Amino acid sequence: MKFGWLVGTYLVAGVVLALAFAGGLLRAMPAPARPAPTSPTPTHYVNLSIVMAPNGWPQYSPANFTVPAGRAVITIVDHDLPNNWAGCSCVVTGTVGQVEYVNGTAERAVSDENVAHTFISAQLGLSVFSPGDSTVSFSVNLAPGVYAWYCVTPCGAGTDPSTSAPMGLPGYMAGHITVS
Ligand SMILES: [Cu+2]
Repeated sequence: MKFGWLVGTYLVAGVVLALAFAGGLLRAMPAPARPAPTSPTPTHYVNLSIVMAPNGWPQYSPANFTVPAGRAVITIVDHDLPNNWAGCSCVVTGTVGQVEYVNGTAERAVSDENVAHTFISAQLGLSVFSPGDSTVSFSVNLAPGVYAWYCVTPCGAGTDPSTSAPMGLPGYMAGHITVS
């Protein structure tokens, strides 16, 4: 009788130990993999160029374009001649990192010795400067909407280049960005 009680005690102790061991094993097992974090905002690419129209006026091409919401990398290939715009502070604003890349070099402000055109949007707080005969690129985060842009460098063809066409002319030195 005493022997049976002893065996029972050992059995209970064995089961308790086995359960504790199994619990430890479960805790040691790696946690199930968590779902991957949501993918980063996709980047969209917009390629613009500044060409000389048949009438001799410089022209953004395209002047109006659509881009999905999110981050856009906009590249401007400026085929116009270099242009001195003395006195321009030409500080880049509204872009990711407050920089633009001129022929691959990050610039916070662009030398006034060569600013052929600008890409400005008051609505976006965006100021980008395009030296002639160069390639500029910049990143900007865009929410859905329609945003006007325009050039403010005196690039007109008349006697007063700050007011004469194509300055302010939609399709040449002004247009809209549609962010869908
Ligand atoms: Cu211009």
